[in-house]
Amino acid sequence: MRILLISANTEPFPDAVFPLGAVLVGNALRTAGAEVRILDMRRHSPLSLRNELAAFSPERIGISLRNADNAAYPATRSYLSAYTALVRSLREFTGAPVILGGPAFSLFPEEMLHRLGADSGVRGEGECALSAFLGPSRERIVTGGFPDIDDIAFPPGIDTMFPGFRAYRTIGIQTARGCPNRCIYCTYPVLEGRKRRHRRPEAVAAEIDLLYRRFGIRDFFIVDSLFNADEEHMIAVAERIASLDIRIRFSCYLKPRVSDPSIFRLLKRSGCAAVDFGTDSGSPALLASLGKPFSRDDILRASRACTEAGIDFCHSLLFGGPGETPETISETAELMDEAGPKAVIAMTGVRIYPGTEIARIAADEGIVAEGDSLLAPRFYFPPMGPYSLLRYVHERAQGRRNWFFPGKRDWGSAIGFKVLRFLYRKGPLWRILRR
Ligand code: B12
Repeated sequence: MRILLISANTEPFPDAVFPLGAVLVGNALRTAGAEVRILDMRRHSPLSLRNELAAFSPERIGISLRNADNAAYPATRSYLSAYTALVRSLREFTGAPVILGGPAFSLFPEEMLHRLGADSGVRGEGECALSAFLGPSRERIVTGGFPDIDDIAFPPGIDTMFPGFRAYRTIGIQTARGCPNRCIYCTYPVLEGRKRRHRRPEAVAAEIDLLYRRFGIRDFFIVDSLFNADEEHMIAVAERIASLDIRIRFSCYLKPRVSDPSIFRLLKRSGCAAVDFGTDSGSPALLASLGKPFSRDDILRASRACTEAGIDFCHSLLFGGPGETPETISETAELMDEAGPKAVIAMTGVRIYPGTEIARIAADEGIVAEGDSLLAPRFYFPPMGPYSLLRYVHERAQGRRNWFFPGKRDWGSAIGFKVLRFLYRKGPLWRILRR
């Protein structure tokens, strides 16, 4: 069977993201015997899409929907109209069934299916719902589940499946799925389950080795929601990568809590060049209210260890959780001064997703009503409201030149941003900004 997988994501900010989800699903389908092509909407217009469809004549089409929106306030962007237009074009050019998947679909399955007018969709992990493509499944929404992930793999023949893959200088690598934490706003347990599932460290290292030797790829992003959710696993992976006879660089998300600061030296040795800490706040009250599993001391200790190991790091902050006040904002700003990150990435307002604790709190507080759609982005703000929150946060950021606000404007269309990305295509944007 010929299957075309389309990566619908065209967002350039903070970086064009390698469509790893589509690639892993593509590999599972290929292993099951299908002929698979991946098409990237960053490189296609409706006309070239039509030509591709005519040349490949797929029997099934899967669309990978990564982002529903940019989750940023006030410069919020939704991608739904572009996705709807894509499905409409497909309907014009082919009769092949259209199957949706990806995190944006999994968070809003019924609404997405209805809005986009597709035939069916997979909620969750695509590798374990191949019947949606290959089988007789008549279900409109197939649920992927959270299986063991020993079998998931990057396709060794990525160049034949996805000829445009070299356009991405940073390739995503996944070492584990599942997040046991209970941060009140977070979708990761909804998307990946709470149980941590690991790939074998040798398999991860072999994948990196292969990408380096066969295709010359040197830059990677470990896409695990938290690479150190299970420290032992992270250490095993880092040791394996360090033992390879190659020089690569990677970035990753970490929680700012380590049992032993020397872990950062190992990370550095294995090629870790940049760490994004999912810190959210520096106020003990807010850390508790957001459900974060670490303290101010942990944040400082992890920052210090990172500095000593010579790894660039940023702290990602989330202002506006339950209980945020001008005082807690100041506490966070002061802690950031002490921690000394290369950059602070600050979001204001908490995006409310279905199935999260913040959705329940927002309903209790009358911020959203029962049955309200959350697909068009909705945000939680504390009683001070969005305008005061933005004012206080921006006031605190004044003079702190390493602070950056993704929600402040539409960065993706800003000329300065495009020039910067043209000049420095590799690595996280915040690292480039600090050059
Ligand atoms: C790593 C990551 C990043 C990194 C990516 C680095 C890199 N080079 O890859 C960075 C920091 C750059 C980033 C940025 C952003 N991110 Co981000 N990111 C993630 C994260 C943690 C993992 C994504 C990933 O690669 N997963 C691994 C792959 C294998 O999984 P997957 O894509 O889900 O694919 C599986 C299934 O979905 C399914 N599937 C996928 N496609 C298809 C297709 C079909 C047909 C089928 C059947 C199944 C299927 O099967 C796959 C394999 O099991 C997710 C959260 C999460 N845990 O999913 C957020 C997430 C995707 N990001 C999100 C957002 C909002 C953003 C930003 C917009 C934030 C911002 N304002 O800057 C930007 C957008 C960047 C861009 N250009 O698109 C949101 C999207 C939700 C939403 N609101 O729409 C998520 C879900 C987090 C959240 N808030 O809930 N992100």
